[in-house]
Amino acid sequence: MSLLVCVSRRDNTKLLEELRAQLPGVDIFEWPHCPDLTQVEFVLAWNAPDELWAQLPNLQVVQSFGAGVDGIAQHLLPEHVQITRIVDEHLTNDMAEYVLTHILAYKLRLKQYFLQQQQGIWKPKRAHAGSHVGIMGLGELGRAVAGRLTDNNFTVSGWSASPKSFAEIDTYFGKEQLASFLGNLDYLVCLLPLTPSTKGILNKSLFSQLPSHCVLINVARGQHVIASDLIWALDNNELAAACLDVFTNEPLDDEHPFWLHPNITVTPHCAALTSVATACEQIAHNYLSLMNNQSLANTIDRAKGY
Ligand code: NDP
Ligand code: OXD
Repeated sequence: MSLLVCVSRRDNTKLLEELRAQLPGVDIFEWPHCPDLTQVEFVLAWNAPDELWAQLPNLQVVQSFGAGVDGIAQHLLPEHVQITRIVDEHLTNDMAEYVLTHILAYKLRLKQYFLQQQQGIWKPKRAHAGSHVGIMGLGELGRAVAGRLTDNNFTVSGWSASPKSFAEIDTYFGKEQLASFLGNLDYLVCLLPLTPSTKGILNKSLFSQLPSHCVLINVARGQHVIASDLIWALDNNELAAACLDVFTNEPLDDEHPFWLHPNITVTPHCAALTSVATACEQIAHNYLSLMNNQSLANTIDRAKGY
């Protein structure tokens, strides 16, 4: 049995070193350099090519090298294959910090003052008043963001697929309650997984249900947003601003209109980065659990796709 690492578009030297240290004696290969794909039962994947899966007849587990699993073509995997993901308190904390920081930065007009400083402009203004944040997705990350915001005196509403109840936040679920959820928000944070039902969810129709002073923060996936609808909403005063950490194509294309839009803040998919050390501990744990017929940590529900 061997472990295959197929983590695209990054230098995996440290990752392989750490994995080998955590799993001494285990055959660990990096795609495409694997002598016998029939021996592979466990794959660590991030943006793995679709053609890989059909070449692995003994595959048992695909572990995502991140919290999201949308980069794994689930429809190409046999039903018995388990999919796991990284759930890490540092990553969760980073996400909560990122969202709080960007909301406060907008509220306190930091970008505006930064630009004014460059032009020598002295123009004090009161901070933006609204403090009601809506979070789409109340999973590991959405719940942590909600907690950080309520700790900082924000009013939080959350929207999920199934009903939920939390002491400090108003909750909504399903398509029927989406409009009521959106109706009076000052900030909308997207922390949904990318699935066929959430792809393109941040579109003209949704933006038109938000108050026009609302600010969008998308830290989930680029494909949640219809880019032309977002630009239309910002240019037509349907939405005040957007902070985007994730994009359909990453790195963001040089010519993309998001770069220079005055009301868009772009960050390079850095809201919550997977730590190699913690990820390797979880991967080693899951690999050994598979070997010992024990249940794996942080498996997704294949029927739901997340
Ligand atoms: P979880 O799987 O823990 O939670 C997902 C949440 O979304 C759940 O509350 C779920 O509802 C809800 N949801 C799913 N589908 C729908 C739907 N159709 N309608 C309404 N609600 C829905 O995910 P995480 O919190 O761990 O992560 C969320 C996403 O964040 C990841 O998938 C990834 O794309 C992104 N991410 C981004 C990072 C970055 O650096 N920018 C870093 C890490 C992750 P229910 O609970 O009812 O099932
Ligand atoms: C993740 C991410 O899903 O980095 O972990 O986006």
